[in-house]
Formats: sequence, C-alpha cells, structure tokens
Amino acid sequence: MSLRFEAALSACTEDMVRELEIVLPNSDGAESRLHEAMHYAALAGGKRLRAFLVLQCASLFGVSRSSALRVAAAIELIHTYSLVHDDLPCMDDDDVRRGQPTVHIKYDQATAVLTGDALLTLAFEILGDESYQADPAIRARLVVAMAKAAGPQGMVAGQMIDLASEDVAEPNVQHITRLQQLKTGALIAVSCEAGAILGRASEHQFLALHAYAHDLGLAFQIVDDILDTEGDAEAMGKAVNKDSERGKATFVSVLGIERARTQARMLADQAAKHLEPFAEKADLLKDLANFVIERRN
Ligand code: GRG
Repeated sequence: MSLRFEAALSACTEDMVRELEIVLPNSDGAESRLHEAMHYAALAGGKRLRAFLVLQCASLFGVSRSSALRVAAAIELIHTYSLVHDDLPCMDDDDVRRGQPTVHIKYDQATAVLTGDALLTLAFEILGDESYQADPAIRARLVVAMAKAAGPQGMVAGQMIDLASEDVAEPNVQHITRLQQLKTGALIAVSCEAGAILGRASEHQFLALHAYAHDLGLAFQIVDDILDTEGDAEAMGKAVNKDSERGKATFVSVLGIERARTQARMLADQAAKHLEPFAEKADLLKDLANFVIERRN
C-alpha cells in the first residue's frame, strides 16, 4: 500500500467519523435507545471504502470535499443498515461485526430492525437536503441513483437471491456474479456514480467510472470469498467460513482458490485501466484497486 494511499484512506476515515457524528441524531427522550444504537452501528469502524470512492471520484471533478463528505456519509449509512439487517437471526445470524457484538446482540432484535430502518431513511433525508448541494436536479439524480442501487433491483434483490441460493442445485459463475453485482456491487458502483453526478461528469467520464466500479466490485467480492475461506476471524472482525458451512456457492467454491485469486487480480488491473482518461488524477483510485485485492479484512 503506498504511503499516499494510506494517508488518504485514513483522512477519509477520520473525516467520515466527524461527518457521521454531525448527521446522526441525538436525544435524551424515549427514542434515545434508537439513536444510541445508530451511533453504535455507524461508528464501529469499517474500512470506509464506499466513502473513499465518493470522495475520490468527486475530487476528479473538483467537487468541494464538504459536499462529497455529506453524500459519502449517506452511502455509509445505507451500507451500515445493510450490515445491521444482514446480521439478524432471520438473515445471516451473526454475533460479531467489525470486531464487536452485532446490534441485535448488544441491544435486541427489534432495536436492530429499527436501527437499520432509521439509518436507511436518514440517508435519504440527507441526500434530499439542500445544505450540501443547491441544485435540486443534482439532488434528485443522487436520490434516484441511490434508491436504484439499494432497492428492489439492487442490493435488496441481491440479498433475496442470496437467501434463496442455498437451494440452487447447480450454481455457476453467472449466477454468483449476478447475485454479487446486486448485493455488493450496486452500492460500490453508486459510490463512484455519486462522485460523478456531483461533479457533472460527461457521459464518457461517467461510463469510465462505471466500468471501474464494476470490475472493482467484483474483485472486492471475490476477495471477500477468499478471506471467508482462508481468513482469520480476529483480523476480519466477524465469523469466517460461514458460506461453506451453509453449503452456499461462492466464487471460491465454483472457481477454486487459485482461479479466484487470478480472476480478482485480473479484474483489479482491468479496473485501473478504465481510469486512463483521468491520467494521474485517478492514482488513488488505482491504488484502491490494489488495496482491495491485498486487504486482510
Ligand atoms: C439486508 C438489504 C440487506 C442487504 C444486505 C451487503 C449485504 C446485503 C450484506 C453483507 C454481507 C456480507 C458480509 C457481504 C460481503 C461483502 C460485504 C458487503 C462486506 C462488508 O463490506 P466491507 O468489507 O465492510 O466494506 P466494512 O466493515 O469495512 O464497512
């Protein structure tokens, strides 16, 4: 990992914590348990990759960091909601996330459901608010793009397909690719798209970033499957080997570990190539493609 990339990622993480503390609600009233659980979930750590994508893509077009941070916070809230709900007993049933008890373990299931609901709706409240972006057309584009990525033809659809995947008789790479593109790829893609929308990117620039995000998202997921097979639960901050225990098909179970590794490397290289139109302005995004395949958590 280059020193420049390391410094940029850690600045993003610090700024994101500050931004989330600004946007998350606080109260002493009867709803304080909900607000406390929202802080617990959203400020528990995490790599902040989606936020980094928003900031870096927006910076290609000279967008102010404060506007990009607000949009990045909204995406991190949506990402956090998906993790809180995914960890519930009716879904993946996990007790540990980001190295600490999941929200339903720390609080209770009803609070975890409401926390996810509240994080998701807060994200859309933020995106609709004029404080970070005066142009209503840009805000509307962001709201629609985010709803498409997170909703019934994006992440939620991917989760539904995933839950049904244990019953698929002969899973193949096409099935897993589609499922993962919806479940994790769509939010990664919209993180890049959001930077481009804020920056009023041209069609050509938009497509280049979309192609980068597509390949990066797949590489990210393949590595996630590799880490689930090989990883160590402490470094990951969550249980590992869950997919194989459940007999769920993954890129590793279908491709084998060596082909999965080669495929991830190939996709990361290809992702970086899509950034050529931006020349050295996109160096940190190229570094990110490398980071995604070298990460240990
Ligand atoms: C409940 C609607 C709904 C969706 C859940 C994203 C998701 C869909 C479930 C997460 C399950 C999972 C572990 C998927 C693997 C890829 C993934 C999204 C990992 C977590 O993202 P990271 O590694 O997490 O960026 P951090 O903690 O770093 O933010």
